[in-house]
Amino acid sequence: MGAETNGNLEFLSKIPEIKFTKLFINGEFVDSVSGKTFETIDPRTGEVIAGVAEGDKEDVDLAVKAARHAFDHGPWPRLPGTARRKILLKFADLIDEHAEELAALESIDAGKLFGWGKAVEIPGTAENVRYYAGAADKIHGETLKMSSAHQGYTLREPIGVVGHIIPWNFPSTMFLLKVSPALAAGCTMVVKPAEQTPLNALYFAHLAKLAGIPDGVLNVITGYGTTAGAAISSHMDIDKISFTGSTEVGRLILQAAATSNLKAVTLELGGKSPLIIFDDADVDQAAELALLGNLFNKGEICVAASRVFVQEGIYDQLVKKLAEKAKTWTVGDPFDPKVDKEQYDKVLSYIEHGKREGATLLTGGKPCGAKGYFIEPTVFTDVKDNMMIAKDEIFGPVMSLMKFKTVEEAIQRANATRYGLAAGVLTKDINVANTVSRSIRAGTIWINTYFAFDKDAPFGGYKMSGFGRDLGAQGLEQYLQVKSVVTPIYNSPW
Ligand code: TXE
Repeated sequence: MGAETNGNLEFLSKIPEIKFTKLFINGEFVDSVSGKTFETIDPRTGEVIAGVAEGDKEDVDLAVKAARHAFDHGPWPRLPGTARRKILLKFADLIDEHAEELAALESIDAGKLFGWGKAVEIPGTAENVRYYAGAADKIHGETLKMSSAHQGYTLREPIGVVGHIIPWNFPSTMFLLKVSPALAAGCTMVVKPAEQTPLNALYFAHLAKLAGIPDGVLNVITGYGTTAGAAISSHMDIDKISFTGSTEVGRLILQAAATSNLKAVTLELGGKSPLIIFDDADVDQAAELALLGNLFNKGEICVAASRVFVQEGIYDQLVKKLAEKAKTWTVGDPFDPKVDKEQYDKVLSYIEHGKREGATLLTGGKPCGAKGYFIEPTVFTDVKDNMMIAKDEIFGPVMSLMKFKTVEEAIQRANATRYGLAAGVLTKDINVANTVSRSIRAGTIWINTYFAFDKDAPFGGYKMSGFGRDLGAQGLEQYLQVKSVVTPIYNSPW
């Protein structure tokens, strides 16, 4: 496959062989009905990697037809959970076996570090499949005693044909985060990866077939959001959409669901997550976590800690520490600041707004590197709550520091956002940690840590960050529905 690393940078120096570029429908790789293709680009260089089939409404129709048939008549939803578990475990093993190729594709398609993909992200996706494989034979209902002369029980059944629409920031993780529980539940599905990062989804489809997932159960349509994505969200034969992406598109998907067949919807949208650092926090750890929270994946992560609230007693020390530590970041470390062209322009324009609105630029603030779209890790101090950089999701390596005095003030200001995805609190005082955790309206709270994701911890938003949960037991629930079965019971003494 020829994956080569470029010294410590661990970028691929050579484009690996691209095996799969067509739509995956009913177990086969096929051209789009229109015959059209679109180019997928290496964001590090701006060079074209491959032409990929451009799916549109007609292709979505074909994929949904296959998924509907597989759900209504095929074996997958009817298999005992143990059989689905076995196939999913095989799928997970195949992902591990092909980790190098998958990491190589992710590296060129999404600009990820090859070493990180191979050692961390791809094995993590395989573990996710195993987690839900283990749930496939443990889907139980309840028995109901009932107050009338009846008895009953509930069945938890797969919700049906699912449409998954996923973003570009973590293409492999997102794909399996959504596909694994849906498969374990017995659903069939059509997945649309982001147009910027279509390659790994097709590779996973190939591995799913090798693992023995029946034709029609997992279909992948590569293409654009306004065409293929919109066709999925308004389709009359899709029972559920699970979406991760922007708040704007989440709203469109909800509207399309409402005006088509009222399909169920789960939305995981943007965020503007607060990290609240109290006076008693360890300054070193606080600086590390604030940097990690803003620079991991170049800041292109929905839970970026982009509003850092710092209590006044530790503020000056932390600013000093951040300025020191910021100098140690270099292009090519896991906090690589490379972004794609559209994001690049968006991030630079936010940096300009920050300067114009009177925030102090502590470090960064400029493009860097001769090739590709690189931005220096950027830290603003003296940020006010009403500045654009403190309100909007930037999705780039830009941190805003804000000073506060009391616990109550921190809670009130941290909550003063339309988003509610995550929050962090750094303190040695358990009472403060508990008070803040319960008072912040967000789906995840990290205490004395950040980005502590786990397969077991349900993940999703409050407020305009969306609804429904991925991961954990809740991640499976979104692909199940409950049926009550009731029967009369005669001569019961009870
Ligand atoms: O997201 P989009 P984009 C945020 C982040 C980023 C911004 C824009 O702030 O800067 O969104 O990113 C598909 N009907 N997040 O433009 O457009 C699209 O093809 C149906 C946060 O990439 O929401 C892709 O597959 N589908 C986020 C997916 O939606 C449509 C992760 C996401 O694209 C569609 C990514 C339509 N009309 C971006 N239009 C997070 N929550 O982690 C687009 N799509």
